[in-house]
Amino acid sequence: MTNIEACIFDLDGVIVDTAVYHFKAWKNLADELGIDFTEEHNERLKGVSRMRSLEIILEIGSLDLPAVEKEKLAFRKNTEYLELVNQMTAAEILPGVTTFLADLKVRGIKIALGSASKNARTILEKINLLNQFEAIVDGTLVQKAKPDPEVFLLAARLLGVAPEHCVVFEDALAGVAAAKNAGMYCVGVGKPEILSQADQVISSFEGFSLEHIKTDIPA
Ligand code: B16
Ligand code: MG
Repeated sequence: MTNIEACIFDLDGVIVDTAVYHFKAWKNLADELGIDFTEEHNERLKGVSRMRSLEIILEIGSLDLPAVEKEKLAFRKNTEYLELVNQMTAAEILPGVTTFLADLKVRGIKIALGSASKNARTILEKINLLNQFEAIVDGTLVQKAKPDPEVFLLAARLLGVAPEHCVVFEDALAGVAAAKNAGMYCVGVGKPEILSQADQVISSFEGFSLEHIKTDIPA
């Protein structure tokens, strides 16, 4: 493997599994609204913004609410979600991630975060990884949500690396599409049947190193 200059990581589903906390908080809200929101429905919220997540839940319940009401509900969900996030520790970093990040550092590969979450910095702080990233692009910095490439293109720009020398690690369909739209090589983290648009798919970072990346990115 040659000419990889930067690795850009999604957060939820790649570095940590905050999806379980998102689900808990959304589920409580859905229950209050009388909407039957299941774990299967929750898959549709991965990689999607907070407001869009709420809209998907309201669509499931065939409920239409005014914008102010939606803002209040999204705020309530986030307050409950943050209570769960505040209990997080480094023990929740997914297997193999810490070793892989350390190996990238040794090799001089730049590291960035590209997440839809507006809580990304808080989460990285809780799990003690905030200082590992040279650039952090989160939901507070981008206008257009994944599958738009903005989040990854901005991360590459902040690192000073051309998109074709970046590898993105993503667990969500919309995120894989965003990486491909950015002209980057994409490693899907999860199930190949779901992440078929990715250039390659791994089940986790355990035992994974740069040598396992299948392409030669051209000079
Ligand atoms: P927040 P990622 C995404 O994180 C989650 O996958 C998605 O489920 C969530 O709705 C989104 O962040 C927004 O999160 O409410 O914290 O701003 O996968 O892009 O790291
Ligand atoms: Mg994700």
